[in-house]
Amino acid sequence: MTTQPDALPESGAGADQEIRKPRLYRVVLLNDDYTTMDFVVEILVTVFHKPAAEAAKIMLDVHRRGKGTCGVFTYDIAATKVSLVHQLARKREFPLRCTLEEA
Ligand code: TYC
Repeated sequence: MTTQPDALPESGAGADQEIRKPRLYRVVLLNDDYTTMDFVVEILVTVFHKPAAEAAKIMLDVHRRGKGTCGVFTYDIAATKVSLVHQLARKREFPLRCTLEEA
């Protein structure tokens, strides 16, 4: 296995330049009584690029527990995915909701 070079040089050129890790956000899918299971799986496959079997597991987990994580992203990507889910759900007249949580 290869090792990554250190992101922060301790001395020499660039030693005074700080590289900060971006904050990460969970996209959390919420259960409801009306959205079909098939549509939720479709969302997990198309928007979150989950393989079908994993998508079905996440959907059932959300169905049973009330909420569940679809993925962890930087803010812009997470926010874009949340609005895409709401857009697709609205188009199909489902009340499906998802939210962001700082990871
Ligand atoms: N509870 C829904 C049903 O029984 C399925 C569902 C799963 C809906 C997950 C939303 O995020 C959700 N049809």
